[in-house]
Order: sequence, then C-alpha cells, then structure tokens
Amino acid sequence: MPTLHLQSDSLPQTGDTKIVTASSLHLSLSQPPKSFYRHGWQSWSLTAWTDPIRELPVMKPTSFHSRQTDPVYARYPHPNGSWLGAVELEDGSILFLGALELNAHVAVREGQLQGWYESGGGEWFVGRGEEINLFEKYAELLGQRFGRVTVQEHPRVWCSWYSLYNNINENNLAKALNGLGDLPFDVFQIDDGWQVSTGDWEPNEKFPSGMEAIAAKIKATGRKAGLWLAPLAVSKHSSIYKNHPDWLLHDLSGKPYVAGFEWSAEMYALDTTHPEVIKWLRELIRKIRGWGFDYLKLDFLAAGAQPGKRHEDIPRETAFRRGLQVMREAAGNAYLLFCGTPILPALGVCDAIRVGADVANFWDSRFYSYLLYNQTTPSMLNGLRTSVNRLWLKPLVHVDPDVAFFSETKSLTPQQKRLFLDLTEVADFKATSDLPHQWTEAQREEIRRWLESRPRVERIGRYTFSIDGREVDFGPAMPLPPLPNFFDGIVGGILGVLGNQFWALKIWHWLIRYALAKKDSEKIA
Ligand code: 9PG
Repeated sequence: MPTLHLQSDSLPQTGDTKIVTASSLHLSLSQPPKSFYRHGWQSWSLTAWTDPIRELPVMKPTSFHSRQTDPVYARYPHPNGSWLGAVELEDGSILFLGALELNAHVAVREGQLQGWYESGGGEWFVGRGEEINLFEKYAELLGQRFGRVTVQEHPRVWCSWYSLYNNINENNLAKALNGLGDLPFDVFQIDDGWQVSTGDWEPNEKFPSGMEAIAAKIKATGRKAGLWLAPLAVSKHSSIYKNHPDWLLHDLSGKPYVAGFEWSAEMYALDTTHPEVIKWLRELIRKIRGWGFDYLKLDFLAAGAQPGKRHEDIPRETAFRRGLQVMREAAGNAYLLFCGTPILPALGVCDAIRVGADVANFWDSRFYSYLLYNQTTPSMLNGLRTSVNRLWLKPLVHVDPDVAFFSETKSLTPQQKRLFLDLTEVADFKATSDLPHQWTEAQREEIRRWLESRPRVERIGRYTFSIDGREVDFGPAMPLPPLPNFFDGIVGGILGVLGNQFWALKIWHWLIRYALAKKDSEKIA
C-alpha cells in the first residue's frame, strides 16, 4: 500500500473530515503548529499537548520503558504518539490524524503530520476544525469499529492499593471492609499482594482461608468482590517461567523478552498467540470467577503487546487483543477494568480503562518528573494530567482516573484534593483507598455525598468544565515541567544510569519500602 502525501490544498477545509486508506500518510503543514497532542500508548504513558517541534527528553530510567511507554518509540527523535495525533494551528483550529485500526503511530516531522501502520495499511480519519468536535467524531468512528461499553452503572470502588500497598492480609482487609459500614461503595477490590507470584495466581500465606472465603465476605456486604491480577506478566520466580519457557514472548535473538522488572528480578510476558497460553488464560479467569470475584482489575497488560517473536507471526497489538478477547469471554458478565493497557486494543473488550498514571498522596515529585523527566511515575499531578487529556474516550468506555484521597495529609493542599475530586465527577468514576477507620465523622459524610452525587457536567473548553453550574479549570495542572538545565541534566543522566542497574534499583526499592513501612506501621493491623 502506498504512502499518501496530502498537501495543504488537499487537506480538509475547516469543518471537513475524510477517511482515507494508506499504509502511511503525510499531511503537509503550511505553517509551524502551536502545539502537538501526543497520545501515550498505554494507561500510564504521558498524554498531553506538548511542544510540536522539539521532542521531549528521553524518559529515564530507560529500564522502565517497556513498562511505562511504548518501548519501540521511546527514543524516537520527533514529537510522536500512539494511533492518533493532532496539531494546533495559528487560527486555533486543529488538524487531526487518527488511525482506525491497530498498530499505528503518528509524529510531527519535516513540516508534516505523519501517520503510519507498523505493517500493512489501514484506514485513517483526517479532519480539520474545532478540537472537541473532531475528538468526538474520532471516538464515534472507533466505537463503530471496536465496540463500546454497554454497562450503565459506574462502579464506586474501594481499592486496597494506595493505603496498604503489598501489605494486605485477611485481617487488615476485613478491618477495611467493616469500616466501610453502609457507605455506598459498590465494589471492594483487593489489589496486588494476595498472590504467590506474578504468574502463580494462588493465594499466598497471608490468605490462609483462601480467596473464596474473602470473596464471600465481601459479597455478604452487598458489594461486588474485586481482585487485581496481571495475567500477561510472568515473574522469573513463577512456575510458568520454569516449566513453560516456550509460552513466553521472545526477543529477536531468541531470549525471553524482558517486559520490565519486579525490583529483584526481570519480568517476562506471555505470548498470546500460543494455543496453550490461550487455554491457560481462559482457565485462569474462570478459576477467579469461580472463587466468586465479579470485578477484575487486569494490570500490566502492556506486557502482552511488546515487540518480539511470537508463535504466530502477527502484528503485536493484534496478538494482544486476541488475548484480551479470550479473557473477556471467560469473564462472562464480570466487570473488567484494564490497567497498564495499550488503549485502542482494549476498546470494546473491557468495561473500564485506567487512563492515567498512578496517583499518590503527594502532588508531584521533582526527582522523577523533572530530573528524570518521567511523567508516568506515581503522583497526583501525573495521574490528573494524562487522565484529563484522555476524557474524549468517555463515550466509548468508563474512564478510571485512579483514586481520590480524603484523609489528612500534609503533602496535598485542599485545592489539589478538590481538583482531583472534580476530575472524578467529570470522569464519573469514583474510587478511594483511604483506610476507613482513619476517617472522621465529617469525612465519612463528605465521602457519602461524593459517592451519591451525580452532577450535571458540561464541557466548556479543552480544560474547562461546568459541574452543576460551577466552573472548574484543570488548565493550571496541564503544563509539563521545564526542561532540566545543563547541571540538572547531568544529575538526571547519572540518576538515569543508576536506575538501569539492578543493584541500585534494589537499594532504591528497599529505601522506599522502609519509608512506607515506617509511615504505615501504625495503620496496618
Ligand atoms: C499494583 C499496582 C496498582 C496500581 C497499578 C499498578 O513501573 N510503573 O510504571 C508502574 C506504574 C504503575 C504501577 C506499577 C508500576 O501500578 O496502576 O493501581 O494496581 O500496579 O502493583
């Protein structure tokens, strides 16, 4: 299929759109654009309007690339994004280019907005005009091709991660469940920490009564029972790694592809084109459904869409979507939240997508966001920025911006907490991880009102919304940090190199755990 070159005079006029078929498409820009909408590959990857000329510094540490962004383009030297992109023109209109099939990428280079399919070709949506309108049209076309969510109710979730982290056990979860009382949470979701290892999805020694017992306890409170798992990731310590090396995705030299690390060891990925993997995935999801869980948070999914050698030679996102569909079928009518997932391949398969980086109970980290120039690591600001820039997905799928914080914390101002609460209203997805026994009576009432509210939300501009008539502006949180100066660039470079060493990561991780454990020791029963 040929590359199509479209000159400015053949570009759509303002207000026009068209669908063209091509392996790659080059749209000539008659003027330097004002900004570029870069769309991150997976849930946590940065999505924002950025500099259209100069690419951002390579995100560090580079050893994080395969778990935070699309590693294929992590060092691409021009502004770029996954499947879609847009440039803002002098007159305030935008030129939009969006793929209507998987395995596509968009960039600004050589005075052009370029898009290409990694293999073969496919359809593109091209449009020029008003921004909100074009994103809406694109979402509509994606819905026709990939499907959209049909579940009406937006769940209100208590999730164990952002207070207890890996330190969950039967006792502290029971205490949290009791503490919720009659607050209208629809889901009680157990996060990472219950399993033997990534790949061995059986309860560990902290869950001696088994997972059926805890699911039953949750359901006895009238709530859905939620469970986290990372079905496409495989730890070096797991039995799959030992017994089924042929199930793994391999790199071109034939070694198991490293899809990240678990601080102490490499993490690998399952090859979703392998028939035995498909069978294993189906049985895994059925087993978890059999335990009684009916809300599944499937995480680190991007592992299954990494580049590499597969049993069947098909494009990586096509292979990945096949794995997702098998899990969807096996899950029946359970609610599926996909996390750490490439966005387009997940459409029509799940009920909700995490659309931003992890939040944290602090606003931002200068260390990560500025020195390492990495906006995918946990912070309230990183979660908020990418989620706000992904709100156009809302007609297609429930958008999860991650959890809100209510408990007292010195690291978030009331205004910062409020801004995130406003985002949960706009996204219409409400979750928290706060420990209920730490809430004051006044906070419990605030949470009840928040869970019960269904305000009328209208979009006014790119970052402004009206929530029951009150205007909210996310704009001030949208700019990226300045580029590191010469000295900070050198510091960041050294830190980045350290971040690529296992021994340094281990010390780093140990220090974080130590700090968290000290802070949380009083919280954990
Ligand atoms: C459990 C957590 C929680 C959380 C998920 C995910 O390396 N990373 O960039 C990275 C990002 C997010 C992350 C872990 C690692 O958190 O988003 O809600 O479920 O896993 O381990």
